[in-house]
Amino acid sequence: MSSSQIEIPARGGNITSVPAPAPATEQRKGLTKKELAADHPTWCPGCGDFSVLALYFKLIEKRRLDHEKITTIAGIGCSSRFPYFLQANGVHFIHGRALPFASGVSLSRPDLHVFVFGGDGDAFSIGGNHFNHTARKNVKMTYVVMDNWVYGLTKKQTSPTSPIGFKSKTDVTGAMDQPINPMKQAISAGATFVARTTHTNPNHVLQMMEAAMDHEGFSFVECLSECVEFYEGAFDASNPRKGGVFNTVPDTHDVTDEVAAYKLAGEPFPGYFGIFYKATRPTKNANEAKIIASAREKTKDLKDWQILQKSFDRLK
Ligand SMILES: Cc1ncc(C[n+]2csc(CCOP(=O)(O)OP(=O)(O)O)c2C)c(N)n1
Ligand code: SF4
Ligand SMILES: [Mg+2]
Repeated sequence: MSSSQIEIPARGGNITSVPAPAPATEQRKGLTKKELAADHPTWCPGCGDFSVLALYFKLIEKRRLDHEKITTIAGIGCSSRFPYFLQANGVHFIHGRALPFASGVSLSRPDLHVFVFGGDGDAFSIGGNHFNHTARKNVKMTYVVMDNWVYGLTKKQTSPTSPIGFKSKTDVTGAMDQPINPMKQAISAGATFVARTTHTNPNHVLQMMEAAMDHEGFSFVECLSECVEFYEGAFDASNPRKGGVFNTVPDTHDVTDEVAAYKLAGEPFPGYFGIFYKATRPTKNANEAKIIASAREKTKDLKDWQILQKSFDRLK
């Protein structure tokens, strides 16, 4: 194999080689926002999701990611329309099932960093179990949940993060169930990187997305993203331009201290913004790569079809 090729474990653990793309910094010009932007976003004017998309463009530009290195996956919801608005590889998948799809991409393509975007309903209602299991398995990817405390796409139902008292089409007299705290949920599920940001602070969103991308494991970012149509003003208390306060995680906070992170997550709204928790634990990607390497070692003299034949023979 030449140095311009990379090895990619294909399905079933076989190794295939594909031409390695030239490093962007040496031979290729970085992408611009104009080249990255696809369809005109169909979000309502003023929706917080616009700024998250703009910052993702910025991240791609800043990190000089080439088209074939961009992988954006989402479920269903206003926020989950995200991949449509990007001129790059992406998937708008089944409601709540973005994480299993993203896990498959992440495990089979170690040369990519997978980004998943979605809403609070997608993440914590229908996709709740996938969230927990992807976190505990520590699959390498970044999951940005654009939390607007409501189901936007389906026009104002109570979401798992809607606060008690929120009036919606499913709770006409006000929500009465204890809402999920995304940060607590992520920490207790086993996510190894847990951060919080808000669409009204663009520099901070970019900073959190970059830190998440650099993390070796499952990185989770809760990004408050206002639904101006169905929950206007939800996050005013966290926005200094609306008389609120934006408090960053105190310098004294130890990000490796799980209990301290959990406590920080329990602070009443608007709470804190920044990295709450960061731990080092083997990723599923690394664990699986080891198994594949050891299996390949044992079968190195065999062709792929011979390995397959052996499996069929064992079934007889
Ligand atoms: C299996 C399934 N159940 C329900 C729906 C209807 N549905 C589409 S999006 C959505 C909730 C979206 O809320 P959220 O994830 O918070 O995204 P937002 O629109 O607020 O960004 C629901 C219930 C669906 N598309 N598929
Ligand atoms: S309904 Fe809400 S979440 Fe959906 S695009 Fe409009 S403002 Fe954004
Ligand atoms: Mg929502």
